[in-house]
Amino acid sequence: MGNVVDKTYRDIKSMRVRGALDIAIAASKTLKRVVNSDAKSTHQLIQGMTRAGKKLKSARPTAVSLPNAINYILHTADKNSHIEPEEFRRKLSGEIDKFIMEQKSALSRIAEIGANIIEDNDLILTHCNSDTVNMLIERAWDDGKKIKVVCTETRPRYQGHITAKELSTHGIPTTLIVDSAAHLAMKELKIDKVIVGADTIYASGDMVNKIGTSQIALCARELDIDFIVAAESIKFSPQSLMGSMVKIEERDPAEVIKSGKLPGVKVLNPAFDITNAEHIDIFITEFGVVPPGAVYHLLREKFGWELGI
Ligand code: RUB
Repeated sequence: MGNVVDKTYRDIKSMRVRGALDIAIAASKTLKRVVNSDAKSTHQLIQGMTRAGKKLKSARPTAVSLPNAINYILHTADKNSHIEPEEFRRKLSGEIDKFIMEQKSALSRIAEIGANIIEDNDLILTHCNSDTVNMLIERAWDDGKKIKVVCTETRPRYQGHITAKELSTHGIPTTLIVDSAAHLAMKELKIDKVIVGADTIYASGDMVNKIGTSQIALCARELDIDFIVAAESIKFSPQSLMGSMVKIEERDPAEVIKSGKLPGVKVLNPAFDITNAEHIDIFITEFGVVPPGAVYHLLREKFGWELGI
């Protein structure tokens, strides 16, 4: 079973599986494999799940969807610790399947709500690669809205290329820009809306997403362009209610520049940044459209299991 867990750990760490929702789903599927291992007692099964969960959580530190998914599944395991192993396997497998289905239906609900917000002829700018944002944009297009999209390339890993490819393959007119052209593009091309995904959303309404997001939000504020975040509630951080913040992942400098090319120069490669709640107009969640000020209430309502409230 260690092999399965190690493989998912490596896939997430190396970003073969990436994006906040996808890593949460990959970890959940792996915990289902662990539940179905041949341990003799329910206690041993839970121990195995706990070990696997700890390892998987450490694969990437910034997207709270990963620990949220794992904590939820471990919490469900604990609640069922009194039942026999066979029944436990059946029950937990069903609960994990249900959890994954809920995440997928949250995604499609957000697409449906988000598509209503997009207007005919909108020019939308997005950053990085978010399945949630892409699905929403594709839904608006399928609804007959004649939209166009501008994608940033998203240095250093170029996730913007994935976005551009997906959207243009869907038939949507798509333009790729370098990250540093964001302000110019927003101003000169007259972007109507910026829509991005999220890795973590704090109770304060501040939001963590791919490095560069906060600069784009500042530009949007200056130019009076709507800045919209599309994210499932799995990306809300219950720990932030207790003052705990996620660690911003610092990745290998070799992603930025070939090692040894600039001897003596230090390279920083933070993968995410924090966008101030004041620069966010709305969050689109599966529960509807939420202003940053309402995140606190939604968190308390939906994550009571985590906090014992
Ligand atoms: C991906 C990223 C995405 C969010 C949301 O970063 O910042 O905007 O994860 O994605 P990375 P989704 O490429 O480093 O994982 O909506 O697909 O969950």
